[in-house]
Amino acid sequence: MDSRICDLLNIQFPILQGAMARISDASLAAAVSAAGGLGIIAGGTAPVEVIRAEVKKAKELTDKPFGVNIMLLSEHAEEIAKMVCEEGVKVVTTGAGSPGKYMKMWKEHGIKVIPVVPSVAIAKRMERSGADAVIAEGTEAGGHVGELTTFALVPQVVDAVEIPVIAAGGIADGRGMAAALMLGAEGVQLGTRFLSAYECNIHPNYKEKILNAKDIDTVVTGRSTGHPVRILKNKLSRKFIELEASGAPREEIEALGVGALAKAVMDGDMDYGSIMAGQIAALVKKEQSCKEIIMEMMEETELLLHKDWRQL
Ligand code: TUI
Repeated sequence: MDSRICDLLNIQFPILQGAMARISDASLAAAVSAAGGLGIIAGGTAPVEVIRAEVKKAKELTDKPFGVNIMLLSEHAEEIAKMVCEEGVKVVTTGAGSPGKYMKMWKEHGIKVIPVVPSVAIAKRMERSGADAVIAEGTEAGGHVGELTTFALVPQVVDAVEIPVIAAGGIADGRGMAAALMLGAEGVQLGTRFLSAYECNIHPNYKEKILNAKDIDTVVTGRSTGHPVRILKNKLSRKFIELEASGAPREEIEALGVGALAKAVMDGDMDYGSIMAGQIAALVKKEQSCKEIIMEMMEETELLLHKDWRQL
């Protein structure tokens, strides 16, 4: 498949593995990169040395390029921004903010920079500040989300910038990927689909929840506090909604989320853990290797784009 994304990132298939805080470690990222996509280690809110160790591990596991995501709300963002330069990381993606102040340093180190953007205005700003591509992420995605849907956002961003656009949010199979390419995207980023990968080291309860999820099982909490996060419905999400509706102070609502992601990912607490997942979770039905996921995606996409959809 001919794509500016493959040339830019030196990868075989234009499929990125979305950074998932506390989840996307060296094991997942290296498996995706080894399979011809771009694996991405999530910085999340972890300290720099934790992420540096994952970068070193990924280098041991694969010779292929991989990326690091810097979550800009993290207090450790600045140190991780410097660490990727020291470690010779090839690609940086960013989330939950504007990476403008790091752009010059990254470019000087030859790093390809791909910010996640939730709107046309931010996409244009990122292009002006030197981004190599943008990831247009719709509100169907899991975790911290914007307002616009992937279907509305992607073609508008494609029209607004010259750099390549990667679509994210609500994509989990070849139909989604083919549709994204039709909207003008040149690559896709998947998070939720990779949660079911053998190489994804989440608690088995989390994986089971994803495999059993239905279409209406996600909800966005925190819109009222300015930190909207899509998670699977559970006791935690109900508590969030209750508190938000009661007009509780912002600090009280945000306190609910502290440590909740670790509870889900590490302890398997499906009641009070924050089970981040996208709206497409119900489409994820089986455990597979990253290689199987990527090959299946590419086969389906190519059938849809070039051959006969009735063969699917
Ligand atoms: O970043 C994400 N998704 C995430 S990050 C995360 S970890 C987390 N931990 C604690 C609190 C909150 C989150 C879980 N999921 N997606 C990328 C994304 N970026 N979505 C939306 C944005 C975004 C929003 C505003 C990007 C830029 C932006 O710019 C604002 C501005 O004015 O520059």
